[in-house]
Amino acid sequence: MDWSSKTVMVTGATAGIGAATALRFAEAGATLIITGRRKQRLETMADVLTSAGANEVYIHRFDIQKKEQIAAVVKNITADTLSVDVLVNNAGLSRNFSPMWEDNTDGWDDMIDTNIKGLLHMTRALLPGMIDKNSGHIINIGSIAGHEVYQNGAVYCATKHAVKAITASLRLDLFKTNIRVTSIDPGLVETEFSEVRFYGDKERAETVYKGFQPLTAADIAESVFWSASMPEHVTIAEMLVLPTDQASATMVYKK
Ligand code: NDP
Ligand code: 8X3
Repeated sequence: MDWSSKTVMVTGATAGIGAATALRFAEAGATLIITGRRKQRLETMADVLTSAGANEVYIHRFDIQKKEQIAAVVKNITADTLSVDVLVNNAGLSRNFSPMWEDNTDGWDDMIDTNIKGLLHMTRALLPGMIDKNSGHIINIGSIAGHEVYQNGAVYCATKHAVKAITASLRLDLFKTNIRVTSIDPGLVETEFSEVRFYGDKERAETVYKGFQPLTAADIAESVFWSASMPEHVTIAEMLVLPTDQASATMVYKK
């Protein structure tokens, strides 16, 4: 695939999987639209992506929980005469790891409004452009938590089960079009994810990845890039990617 004529939008590209994914597409020469709430990180990423070989880089700072902001950004993108070929719905988080009766319920809103509603509104805003040209690719970052549930993870697992349902259902809606829908579903990836889940407790976050080799953000970026690089008649519907030391959501071989 000739990426130099393609535009890839990655939500949540200020850290982790999103940053690595944007970098992978930049190395292939694509035009990147990157988003997140942290302005300084977006600016730094823009420099990194340009140096890595991106054709052009556009940054949009907004909170994906705010649907009015999504609409404004998509209007701007159109005004820049950009047409998004690949949307990577990556922005997401967990805000709890406790039994439901102890959960901080603001965390529930954060997860539902980001992981489900943010992904939905982003997709809804960009799909008409893809329908018009009968071409495009929506790549959702799901999780093993969309395939299984685990203790202390009710709401996060529910959001990732929702991503799985939305991915499969959207593929039905897009039947008879050339628009592809993919879900990349990682197991444990060492990023800022656990630090966010534990409200900034770095020490606790580090213990999650101790004693085994977790995935890196670059491993998932490669899976996203590979799926997007398949010829247009090939849809990678779903890909579960695990560290070799992980056999299920809760079975991790820690030495
Ligand atoms: P990180 O915390 O490293 O990155 C999360 C990204 O999402 C950041 O760029 C952050 O940007 C963005 N984001 C979060 N909330 C918002 C918001 N309200 N508005 C805009 N952007 C937002 O985590 P990961 O890279 O690990 O997570 C990326 C995706 O991968 C998530 O969907 C996560 O659920 C999924 N995942 C992660 C796994 C893991 O083990 N790490 C495993 C399976 C799936 P900013 O803070 O600048 O707004
Ligand atoms: C993030 C990985 O194991 O915390 O989706 O659910 S896990």
